[in-house]
Amino acid sequence: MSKTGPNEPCWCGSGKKYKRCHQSLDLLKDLRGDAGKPSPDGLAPDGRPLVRAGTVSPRRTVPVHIPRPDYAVSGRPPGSRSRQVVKNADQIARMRTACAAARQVLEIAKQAVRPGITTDEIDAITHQAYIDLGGYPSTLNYHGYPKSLCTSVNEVICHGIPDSRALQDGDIVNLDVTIYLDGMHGDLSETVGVGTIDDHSRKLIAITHDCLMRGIGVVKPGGRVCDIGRAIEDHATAEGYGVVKAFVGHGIGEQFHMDPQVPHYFDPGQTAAFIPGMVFTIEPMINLGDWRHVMWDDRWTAVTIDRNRSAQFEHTILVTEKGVEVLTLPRGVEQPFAH
Ligand code: EYL
Ligand code: CO
Ligand code: CO
Repeated sequence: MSKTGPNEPCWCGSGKKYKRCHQSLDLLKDLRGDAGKPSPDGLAPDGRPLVRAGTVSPRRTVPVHIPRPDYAVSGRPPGSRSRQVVKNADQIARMRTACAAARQVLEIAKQAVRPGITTDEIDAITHQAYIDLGGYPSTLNYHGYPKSLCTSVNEVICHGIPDSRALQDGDIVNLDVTIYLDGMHGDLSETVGVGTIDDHSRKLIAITHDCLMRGIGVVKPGGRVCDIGRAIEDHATAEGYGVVKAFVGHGIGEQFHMDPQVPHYFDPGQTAAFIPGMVFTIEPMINLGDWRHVMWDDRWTAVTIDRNRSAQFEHTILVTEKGVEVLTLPRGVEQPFAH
């Protein structure tokens, strides 16, 4: 196999020149005798084609009667994150409303998943669902993000942009929904299979969901934020999976992203204590292989460095006196950690 020249497109498919992408990393790996690259033939390690970016449709509009978050026009949220992490009863009631609505949008998105549908068509369906519920799709223009939903397929870790790519039988896709309703953001995601998926993908999805639920299970007054990452990392690494470090769970409320930050790996620096009234997300991204990511040159889409598949699940949760309340459960499903 010939070496990639510095000005040739990088082997990783990012579209960047090799010298601006993986060249320095490869030199380090060569020194360690570990080239570890995905094949340069456009195939993932499982032999299926890599995900390629499609065409992104024009920006969808939101009717003027829908209340918008502050960044909806400029794309820039206010600079300072709120340090006020404990919510009052009124704020909690509005979080329940927003999170229940986010769940409804996700269920509509999941029902649309089938081989042949494009991720842009799913975006269109959910965009209308947010509006029908009286909410604003929180991702739309958040830091300039162009769509109402994130659709992350196969080796895409997160923030995949809905586009003209049709879902294929055997794909896995994470659907990440966030709604702004009643002055609050509610955020959740799930990874689902398209048609028939292989056993490796099925197990990755199951373990990733277990990781989320184990993370939620340690949340109770007396514990600390770092307990979440420990629980998740222990479970994922026992299966030989990689835990993504670059993207973390987050406080949520009047702002999409607030304190605290919630790493999904063990970070002993995360000593913040759980206090009743705190609301945050847990959203582990678990990779079939290496935990590291690289960014596509769209500067939104994060993919696994080795192009193995990645799965993610996310809930928004409330710390209670007794433990935890999951705000983004489907209606009628009982609280998993009720005491
Ligand atoms: C938009 C902004 C860079 C999301 C989440 C969509 C993507 C890349 C800048 C976090 C950060 C969702 O909490 C999130 N998902 O659960 N940015 C997000 N974007 C975006
Ligand atoms: Co989300
Ligand atoms: Co989130």
